[in-house]
Amino acid sequence: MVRKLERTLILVKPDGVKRRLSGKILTRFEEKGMKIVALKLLKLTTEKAELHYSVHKEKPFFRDLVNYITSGPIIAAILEGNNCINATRNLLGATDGSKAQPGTIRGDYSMGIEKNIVHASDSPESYQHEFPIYFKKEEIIEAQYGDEPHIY
Ligand code: 3AN
Repeated sequence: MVRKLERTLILVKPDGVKRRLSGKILTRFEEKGMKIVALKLLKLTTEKAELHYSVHKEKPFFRDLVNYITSGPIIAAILEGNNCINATRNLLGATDGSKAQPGTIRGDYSMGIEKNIVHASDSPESYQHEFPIYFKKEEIIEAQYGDEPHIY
């Protein structure tokens, strides 16, 4: 059996928390079979938001993006699972919620490109860049939950 155990960083963005969708969104990832190995509610500083989105710093929407992600509480989580980065992105749907397929999280809960409810790392390199902004190594729980036959 070939498997690629990966981790990814997800954020429930301020619109998701404000709309009380945090639980539903985390449920979607859990029901898919991903394991939460780190979780917190926080308010991002401007410095950390700029670091997170540094690949977009030349884009015209960079300032709006930083202002938005720092505008209210967010939930950060690290998910673990087989091929987790790709699986999570598929579950999210297209960046623009108004174009995302029904059944995806953005397709079901978002009509916007900025307020698109969830962020997820788009590559292992992005994950390595992003996760230390939110979690210290000791905040990531390595323990097994028990039998996980549905994951692989
Ligand atoms: P994704 O989150 O699907 O990986 P990216 O990496 O292209 O999308 O963009 C990062 C974030 O920047 C998006 N989640 C979205 O909030 C915002 N964004 C992307 N394109 C635009 C745009 N044209 N106008 C405003 N915000 C944008």
